[in-house]
Amino acid sequence: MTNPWWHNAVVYQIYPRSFMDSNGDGIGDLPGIIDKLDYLAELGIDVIWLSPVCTSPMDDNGYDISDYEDIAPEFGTLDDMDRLIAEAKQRGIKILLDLVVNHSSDEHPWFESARQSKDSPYRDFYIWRKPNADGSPPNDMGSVFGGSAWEFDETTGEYYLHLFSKKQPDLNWQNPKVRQAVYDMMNRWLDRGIAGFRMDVIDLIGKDPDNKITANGPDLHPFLQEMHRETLAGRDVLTVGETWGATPEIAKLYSHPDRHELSMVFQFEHIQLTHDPVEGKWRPRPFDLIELKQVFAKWQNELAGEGWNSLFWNNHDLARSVSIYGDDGEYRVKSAKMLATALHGMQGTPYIYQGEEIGMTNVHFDSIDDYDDIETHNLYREKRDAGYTEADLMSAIHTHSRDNARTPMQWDDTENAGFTQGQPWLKLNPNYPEINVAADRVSEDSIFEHYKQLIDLRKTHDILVHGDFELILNDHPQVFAYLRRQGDETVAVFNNFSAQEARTELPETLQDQSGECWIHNGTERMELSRNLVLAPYES
Ligand code: TEU
Ligand code: CA
Repeated sequence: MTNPWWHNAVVYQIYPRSFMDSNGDGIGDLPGIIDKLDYLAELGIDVIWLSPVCTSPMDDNGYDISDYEDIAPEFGTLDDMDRLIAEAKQRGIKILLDLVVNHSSDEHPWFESARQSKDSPYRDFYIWRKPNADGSPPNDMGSVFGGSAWEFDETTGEYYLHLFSKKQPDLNWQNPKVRQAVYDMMNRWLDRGIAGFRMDVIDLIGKDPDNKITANGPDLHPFLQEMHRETLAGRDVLTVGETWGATPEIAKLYSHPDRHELSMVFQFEHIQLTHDPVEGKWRPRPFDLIELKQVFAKWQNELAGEGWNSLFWNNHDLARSVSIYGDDGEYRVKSAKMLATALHGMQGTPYIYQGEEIGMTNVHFDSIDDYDDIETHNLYREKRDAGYTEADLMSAIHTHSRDNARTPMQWDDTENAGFTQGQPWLKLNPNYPEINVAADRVSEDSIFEHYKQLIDLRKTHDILVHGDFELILNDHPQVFAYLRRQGDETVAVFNNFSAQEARTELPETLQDQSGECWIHNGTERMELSRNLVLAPYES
């Protein structure tokens, strides 16, 4: 069997609201993305994953869709979408849409009808339960954004389920009509020329709320196999599921080629190393490099030949990688490149989140009022009531708020970083005069160039795509090092994750070996001695 095209692909995620505003309303839009396609083509990416652009009241910035078949007016029109697909295609770039079908908006006509009456033909499109005898919700399930997952609806006297905000009622996947409506909608988008989907919280669709099961419910994989038969089969597309609850065993169920479900999933184990295991992301903890290495090695080894990894540090929900896993001060440029090499050297499909390619950092707004994100606001309220101090809360927000990823893209050092001629919907990171695309592109030490080289290396060296993975220097507290092997070729990748010099003793098989140096962010080396010494954040 030949390998699918997406093994070799590199994906770039765009959060449209924050990427490029073309008309001065302060909100990024599709024409803005079209204007920047040459920039993305220059970087060398193959695919754009667009965070949601469909019609939405924007309670959760588009992850609450009220019309799956139209574009939100602030982002543009269906014509703009067709133009984006065509213009991207001319540059060899494919477009993935974000499929948000665990829930819709409460302003979707299905829900508006469903809540009118128990006899609505759309009533069973959602999940309704009677109150307990005392009027309380059916059970104590919580919403990811805080509070109960059940909302009482006066009109019909029942509760509906919302695992996210009240304005994001969960669709009832048990209803075959819901599934058919989703598949039909997917087929229409695929026929329009998109190349696949990123599937929002897809691991929740098989839920069993009466038994409080949300992720990995009993019907999840049967539903995905049905979805595959009804929409994806016979089309050469890329599908990636967002699955916070995946273990390697579970990831194989999704991505084993014989099972006909998805191309790959996003797993979040490496991300969760920076969250408190019990209290979650609002109690940040520093990651432990030994644990991080073990997590990556486990995923690399377990999925080899039996699934496919997606590789990412960042997305629109996460902190900026350079601020969490690297150093966003003195070693910003160096650590941004090191993190890129560490990730792109592994087996899987790499994802780059807008701004990562110029080393954008977390933002530290002083006041909660400067934040926009619904999750940040809800959890701020909830945790404050639970006794967190203001200082602890703001520090957690500075570390893990989703708005760290959502401040507008920094294009140049002009007002509002060239993102908008108007008032930006969210403040910019005040470091934009220094950190921006224009400055990076003329720098001798460009991060963009480093990403471009990494992408090019994957295109020209199959060993980076398909070579076997082996972790080395397992117990080294500063260095993440691994080998890739294919035939009689070996690639060795060394990354110093610390601000101190790192001294290593290499395995005997590598000692006194010579070869080519494909990429580095410090000193070019053609030979390895017994002891390799890496400068801070060198790779
Ligand atoms: O995220 C799923 C999700 O669970 C996140 O809310 C995540 O747990 C949280 O941000 C980490 O703190 C997806 C989307 O990526 C996110 O933007 C949406 O808000 C969410 O689904 C609901 O659609
Ligand atoms: Ca705009």
